[in-house]
Amino acid sequence: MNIKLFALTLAFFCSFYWLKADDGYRLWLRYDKIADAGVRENYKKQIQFIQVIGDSPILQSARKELESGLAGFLGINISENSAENGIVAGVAESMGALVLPEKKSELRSEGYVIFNKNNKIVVAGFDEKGTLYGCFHLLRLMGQHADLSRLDILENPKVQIRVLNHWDNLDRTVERGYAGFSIWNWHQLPHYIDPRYTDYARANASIGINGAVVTNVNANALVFRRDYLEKAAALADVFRPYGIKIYLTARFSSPIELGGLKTADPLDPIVQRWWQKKAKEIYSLIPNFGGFLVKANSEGQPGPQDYGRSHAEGANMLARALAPYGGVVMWRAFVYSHETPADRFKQAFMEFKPLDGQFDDNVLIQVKNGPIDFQPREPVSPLFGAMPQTPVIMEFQITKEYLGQGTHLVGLASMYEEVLRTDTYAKGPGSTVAKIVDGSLFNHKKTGMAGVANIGTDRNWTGHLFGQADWYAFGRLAWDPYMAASDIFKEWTQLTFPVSEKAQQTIVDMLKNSHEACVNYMTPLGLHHIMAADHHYGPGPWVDQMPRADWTSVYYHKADSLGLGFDRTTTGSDALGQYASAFCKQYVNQETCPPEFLLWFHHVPWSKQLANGKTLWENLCRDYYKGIAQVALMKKQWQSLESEIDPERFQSVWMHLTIQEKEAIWWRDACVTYFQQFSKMAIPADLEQPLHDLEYYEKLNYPYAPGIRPRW
Ligand code: BDP
Repeated sequence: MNIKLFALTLAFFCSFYWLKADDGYRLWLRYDKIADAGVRENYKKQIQFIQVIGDSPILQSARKELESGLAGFLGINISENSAENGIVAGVAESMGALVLPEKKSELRSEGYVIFNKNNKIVVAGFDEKGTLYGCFHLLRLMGQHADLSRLDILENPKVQIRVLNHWDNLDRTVERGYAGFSIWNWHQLPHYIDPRYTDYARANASIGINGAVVTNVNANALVFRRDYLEKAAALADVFRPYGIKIYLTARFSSPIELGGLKTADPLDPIVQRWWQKKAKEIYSLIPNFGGFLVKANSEGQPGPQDYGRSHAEGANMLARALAPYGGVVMWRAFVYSHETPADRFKQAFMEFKPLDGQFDDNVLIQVKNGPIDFQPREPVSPLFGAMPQTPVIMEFQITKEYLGQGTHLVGLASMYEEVLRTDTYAKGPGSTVAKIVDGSLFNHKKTGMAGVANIGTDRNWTGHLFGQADWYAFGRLAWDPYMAASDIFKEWTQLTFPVSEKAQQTIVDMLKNSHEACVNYMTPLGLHHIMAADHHYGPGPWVDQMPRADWTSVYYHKADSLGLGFDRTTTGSDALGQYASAFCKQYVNQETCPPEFLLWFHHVPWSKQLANGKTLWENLCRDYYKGIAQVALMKKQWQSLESEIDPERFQSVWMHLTIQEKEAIWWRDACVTYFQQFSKMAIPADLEQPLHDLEYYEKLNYPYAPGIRPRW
């Protein structure tokens, strides 16, 4: 081969290597050869064999993962052999004297211990799933180059059901999805099993996720037809060896649409029988089926109220069909009715609180983190703490419907942390949301956390590479809602970007500041729901014509010549009255309300001086401008990493940051210009003036913005 040809071939293979190695597909499970020879050699001495005791499908997954992880990290193949030093993994009960009774007694369902004993690294699970999670934990430690010689780890999940909610339609569109189409290829299932399903299951198992609702909450009854159930069963078969249960969304009117019945009344015995038969059929195909997620009587979806029945009567009817098989119903509290004129903020509480104590044991009430709808920042929903007799589970949105969608870098762990650490005062000080979610506050055994997935067919799964950090954070917090966002950011960064410590710190800093930046350039000081109509892409504070008043922006910001914000005190809608009084106290007074929630609860005069001595108007302007400066800083920080990060991932994030900066300026200029009509005050002279007039921003339109929900 001549030199030129050789060089060309080399270049081709190198570029192919980059493409393959760094398109982001491998997520945080990269398993690249550890560059630090010291660390690598140490690991090689410590791990010369892998022994997984037992051969069930879940334990086989654990073995495979250890083998491929170690082969990658160390660059050699290790499996069972007679060497002295190595890894022994298995279910604690099957490991004899290797696991002392004291250790065993600390283990709970799906938990594990990892420790050193007789030259071995022992991973012992309470059960098979625990063993698998323990093996992933060990691999994570290796990805972080941790010292493996003094391990003493005990982990039990604090939350029982840790589940992704895919808002995926059977036609493969994804409601509020910004990473391509649905990864579930219903048309080709059950015969074509995309290898991606296995990688999906691996990724979830690696962060402790143990369930997947694969269909949209705006549900299609078709999924209960036999052929679709067979497709779902094929997915369940792929998930099972990774400890993941499949769940489906149940359209309440399925007995009519699919069963040909005249009614779906939950008190009608024929309807009850239809669901019982359906449950039996499902379990005959999917023995470990998890249960149903239900959106009923919300945004046009059918439900028990269509027949004059309550949410409890509807939920219990489904729960009784599933109970013989151990299935659960996750019934969503995201409801607001067409008829009720009350502040939308208050409606879920008004409907659900009176039902506390009426739900069957296998019903969990799934509540969005905030009272309105996944805004960049929301106060916690007053339902947390208000239903002591009912397991209330958390619903977070991982996909960024209202947070810049597919193109903005916003590390959601900070937002999740803020919510979970909020004190509801439901049982006095210290009644944090985390304690409600983990069941400890009201002593519930059934607990759960759901995350609306941000996954699609994009090669890197999440579109924006940093969206992976949100998927990761969700899993980690569902396992342990007390984890600190900063630790999660660090873990994810170490596993995703094996660059210098300094560079990793820069990435962590970007993630840490990104949520506040987004709040600043979109909805500072407690503004909310001012996104453009329907697709929620970009600003739309002027939106005032929609089929429902509470879908408009003017309903929420209430800007007028006097001021800005929604009065939710006793002089207004009194939504604050739904919280415990100690919680209320912090917000009820304009003077002392934390500025980040001010406009959620108060209509504040434009010229009112806030605690920092500046007027509301000036604070508003300065926050919007600060948001831009924060994005500009993120760009600069990312740019400083160019020499350390592979070109493909560097460029992809860089281009998204460029879009984010442009859109942040769009948000700022559109909002400041819009609100200025009411404040009639000048933008502080030291700030650069908006680029265009209001009419320009109002005319922009995006008919093909992705992820839209069809209107019924
Ligand atoms: C809103 C979305 C809508 C969902 C709804 C829900 O805009 O697409 O169907 O929530 O959670 O955030 O049911």
